[in-house]
Amino acid sequence: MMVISKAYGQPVPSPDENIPWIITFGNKAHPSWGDPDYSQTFFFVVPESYKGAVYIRVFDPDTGGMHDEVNGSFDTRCTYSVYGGKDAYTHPEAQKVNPKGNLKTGNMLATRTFGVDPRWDNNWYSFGPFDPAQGEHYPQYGGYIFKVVCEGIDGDDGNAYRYFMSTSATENIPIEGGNAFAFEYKFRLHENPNEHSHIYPYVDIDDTRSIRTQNFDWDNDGTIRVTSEVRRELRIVVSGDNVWAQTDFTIIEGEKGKSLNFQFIPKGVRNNNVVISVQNQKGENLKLYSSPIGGVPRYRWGIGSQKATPQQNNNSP
Ligand SMILES: [Ca+2]
Ligand SMILES: [Ca+2]
Ligand SMILES: [Ca+2]
Ligand SMILES: [Ca+2]
Repeated sequence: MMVISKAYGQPVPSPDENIPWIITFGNKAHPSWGDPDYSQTFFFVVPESYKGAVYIRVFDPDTGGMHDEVNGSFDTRCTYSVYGGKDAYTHPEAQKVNPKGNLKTGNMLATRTFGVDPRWDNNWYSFGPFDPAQGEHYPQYGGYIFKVVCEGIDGDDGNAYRYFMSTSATENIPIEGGNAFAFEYKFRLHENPNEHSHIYPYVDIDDTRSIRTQNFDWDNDGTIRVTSEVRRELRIVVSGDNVWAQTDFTIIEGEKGKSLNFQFIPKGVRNNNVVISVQNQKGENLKLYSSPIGGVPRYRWGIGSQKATPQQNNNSP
């Protein structure tokens, strides 16, 4: 059984990620705003030991008022849907990053659409309560998995929001041993160059020999570097406006069964929305855990350390 971190992974983004907002645009926005497919999926893991109520809370679920990114006037609607049961996670289509496939596997447990809505502006909305057993039982992760999809179904504005998996409908109370992950992350970078954001792809022990990572619409904003306990620094190709960039690199001894640390160091572009995903050599998407498996990887100078360089860099459509 995989060891789930003891840290609390239920705030999404987490403090370890230091990502200010998840971003989903309405489906009439031009991709150059930073969202090519108007959809974001997260999976929440509830440990087997927890038997109480589960709430999936959304901060600022509306698109309007505070926090959100207006394009002309606010006319965007986003639908949040919570899925559980068989196939919510394990269906192969649910583990892809292209929403043209069927992301909506499993049983829909709740759904709600928000447009401009002062009641939920700068406020928390709670989905639930759910019984943990309504999630998909997945013993390998020691528990039950819920999937939450946010889709921009109308309009052209940017919806900024955050999640929290809670034991309470009215407060953020974490479930000990819980976690969350995504296969692709669409988010806003900080504007302050001193605020670095992170993702932590988990390197599977058996399956991962090399990595391909792709990012979109980075607007050449600063640098992306990969570190681990045994990797001092590897620079990733940073994409420009409305294009993808791709970098391949080899996993080195000491990185398997642990998390990589992708660090995003901005140079100060305002409202820079970006997309990133990480695949293994078989094209399977690595899980980007909010609470990194094995803890935040910190480079340890010494035995086994090396500085690797990208094998191949190119831009792809
Ligand atoms: Ca708002
Ligand atoms: Ca608009
Ligand atoms: Ca919002
Ligand atoms: Ca951008």
